[in-house]
Amino acid sequence: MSDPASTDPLTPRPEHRFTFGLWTVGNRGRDPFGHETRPQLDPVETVHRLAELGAHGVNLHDDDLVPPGSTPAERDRIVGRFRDALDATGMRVPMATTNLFSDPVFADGAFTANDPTVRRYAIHKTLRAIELGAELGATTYVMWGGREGVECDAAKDVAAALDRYAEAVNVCCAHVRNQGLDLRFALEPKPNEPRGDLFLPTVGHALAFIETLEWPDMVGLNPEFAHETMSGLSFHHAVAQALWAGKLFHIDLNAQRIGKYDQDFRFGSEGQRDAFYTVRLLESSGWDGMRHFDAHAYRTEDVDGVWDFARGCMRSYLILAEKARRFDEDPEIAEALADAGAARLHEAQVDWNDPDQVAAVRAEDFDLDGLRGRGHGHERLDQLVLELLLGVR
Ligand code: DIG
Ligand code: MN
Ligand code: MN
Repeated sequence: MSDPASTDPLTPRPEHRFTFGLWTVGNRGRDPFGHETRPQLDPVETVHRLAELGAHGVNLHDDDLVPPGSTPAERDRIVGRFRDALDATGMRVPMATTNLFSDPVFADGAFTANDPTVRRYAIHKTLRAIELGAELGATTYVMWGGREGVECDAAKDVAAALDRYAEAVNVCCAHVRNQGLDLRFALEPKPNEPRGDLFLPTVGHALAFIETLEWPDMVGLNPEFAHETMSGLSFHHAVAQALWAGKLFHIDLNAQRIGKYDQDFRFGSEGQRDAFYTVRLLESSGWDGMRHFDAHAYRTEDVDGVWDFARGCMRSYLILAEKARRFDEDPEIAEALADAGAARLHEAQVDWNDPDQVAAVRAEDFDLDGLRGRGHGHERLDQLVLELLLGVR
């Protein structure tokens, strides 16, 4: 049991806002080349175990909690039993989402399926799942388009697919507005897998897409560490731009090696530098969103290993948060930052609306040789960061 009264900076507590999806610790170890290695986890047990570990909440796809095909009475019994566990533990459900990727009906997409009937069913299923999420108190609704993509490009007109995608998101926004729900949407980009190529593959694509929507203020991003990293991109930069745009509505933390399939490893187990800069950004920016671990234990693990995995995700985050505090307090790092002129990037330029100041810039005589010859001290600064992460300072 995580001691809620503990002052140990590496002991997870609900105020750290760590969350896990039912599907993460409930992952049964199946992969494209092997059957399940772990038993099904009861969502109620998951709530209690995660609460014991110091988590803040649990997230879910509709199907994670209410098996497809459940009768209304079965649905109400399942939801009632789950709510009892939430009430008993104080755990919350900050985020909900729809499974629009497991059912073979979505083989050619959900919102972007060529078949209009499938597109209608995808919206039907999502509106019902939105109501389940709202009923459980979710205020963020994630949309990961796991099947919104293509293998055979001839079969899918991308512009038409994006029209349909926008149409579906707009319908969901309209439903939330009409129902007066306290909910906003977070699109989750991914470059590929399970489809050959996915639409909205990166944070950049999603940011541009959001601006075309009917109610762009209701729609933000849920960047995932593994998904940007799969494309060889900096996850920290993706999060920073989402934050800069006021669109960081949620985040999926895990770990990933560049250029590999979506590994969804324990947070901190790969990509430690990108993870450090991401944690430092989240903590120093005062972002108050959930620190959600969309990850799962290695297929080799039994159920005990699953809880080792969950503890490891939260502990890694807290260790990196501690390193971020040490970074900001380290006088040698401060000196190296000054040498690199880091603070000067924040200096406002001239008032470009003032013609006299623009004229002065136009007339300025630049010492280009002097500007060219300078050292920026990045080697020393980067080595100091590495030594901080390796625990030698
Ligand atoms: C995969 O990265 C996706 C699904 O697990 C889920 O729909 C979403 C929520 O975090 N992430
Ligand atoms: Mn993933
Ligand atoms: Mn995810």
